[in-house]
Amino acid sequence: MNRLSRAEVAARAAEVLRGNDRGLHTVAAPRLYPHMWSWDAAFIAVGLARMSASRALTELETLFAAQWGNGMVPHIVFSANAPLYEPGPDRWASKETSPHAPDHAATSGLIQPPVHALALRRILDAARSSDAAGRRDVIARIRILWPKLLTWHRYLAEHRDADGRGLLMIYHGWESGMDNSPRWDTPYADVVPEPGFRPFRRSDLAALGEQSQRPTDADYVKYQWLIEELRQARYDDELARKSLSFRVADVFASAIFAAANEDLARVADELGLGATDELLGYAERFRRGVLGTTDEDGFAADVDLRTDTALRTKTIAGFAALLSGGLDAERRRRLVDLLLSPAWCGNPDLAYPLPPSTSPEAPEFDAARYWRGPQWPPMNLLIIWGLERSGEHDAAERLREVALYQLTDGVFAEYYEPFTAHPLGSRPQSWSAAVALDLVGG
Ligand code: 2M8
Repeated sequence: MNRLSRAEVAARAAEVLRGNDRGLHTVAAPRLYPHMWSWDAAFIAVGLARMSASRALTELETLFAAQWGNGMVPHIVFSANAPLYEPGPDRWASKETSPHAPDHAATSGLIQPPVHALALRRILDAARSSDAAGRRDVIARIRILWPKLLTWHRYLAEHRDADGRGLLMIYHGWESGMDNSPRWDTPYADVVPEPGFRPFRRSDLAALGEQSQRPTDADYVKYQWLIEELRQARYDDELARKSLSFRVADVFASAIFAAANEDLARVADELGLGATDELLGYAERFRRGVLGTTDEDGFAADVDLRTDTALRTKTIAGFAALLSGGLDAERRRRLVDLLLSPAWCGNPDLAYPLPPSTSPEAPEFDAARYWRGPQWPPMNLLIIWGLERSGEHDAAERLREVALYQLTDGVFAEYYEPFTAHPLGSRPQSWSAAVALDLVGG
């Protein structure tokens, strides 16, 4: 296979992002995901920040323009005249169903992990190397956007962690971003659609033309049914947290949230925007929440809130504590050793020593199927950031090199088969290109 140089990979990645740019937003992928996704937008902004801090900020501004009245940031913002994607705006019926949904934008009614503040901090850092006028413009716009991120964080702290345990509650596997991960197999076993429920047509299979890399039909019926349940609960958190048949504490999103609160506080501090104590308080609360689920190796667990039981699956989410921070030095060492061990990046059969989404030693591991085994570029980036935040710079640097090398195939696939390095899923996927830009740096 021909490999691109660092400069070539950056140029190709920039070209991909330009090709997927629709003016004020970037589609997650042109055919499979022809709209804006919340955490994709954050990763895309991180990549764009390497090209233009101003354009990167536009990405977040567009996403937050669709924020709901209660502070929720929807996981999809639909574009007009895009190729078919199901569930589309009619299925969600958010405007007709919730008083909080905005009038001016068609959106879904779920959330995704709150990576946005990590992106905002990187945009502010990037703005420092802009010329004076560019820097002033970006900083003025960050001042306008920042309160919206604060409202988003307040929504998550108040409505998705109502009892203050420091873990975010999700109502759907899609809210984790890791849709069909084995993390959710146990809770999904209790999701049973009503007899007579008619699922919609799957657009993903037609767009991809490959069933073995996507969730199964049985999974999809449940995904659709949960949307129906959420709609019946009128997207009301009070009702949803009592009635939904999927209610789980997502430890990985909680760790991201801990880090995001620190970054939002840092932006606030640098620009004199206030609320830093509140944000650092959330960071501490969620750090404790994550740590409370860890085992003797520092490996974290989700919690099934319907039964209050820990879900101890061997997925990448177990490394949450790298992002949240707070492990003592000995357990942090053990967690990094585990990450580099044959159960994970050190598996001798891997094409590249990068973390697979599920451990190859787990019984649920499936090398080609979506979140059940493949390696995902944005996950590599999160683990790298986690290692950096934890002061594990050598391990971070090694992973950074390999993660970039994987992307020098120039395909920017959505995910990669871990043993063959075969590009899988949609391509070119915007977040993979964005991750490449960030890894190249500069
Ligand atoms: C995937 O999720 C969407 C539903 O939200 C789908 O399968 O249609 C996930 O990989 C998710 O993490 C990602 O944000 C989204 C767009 O890339 O695709």
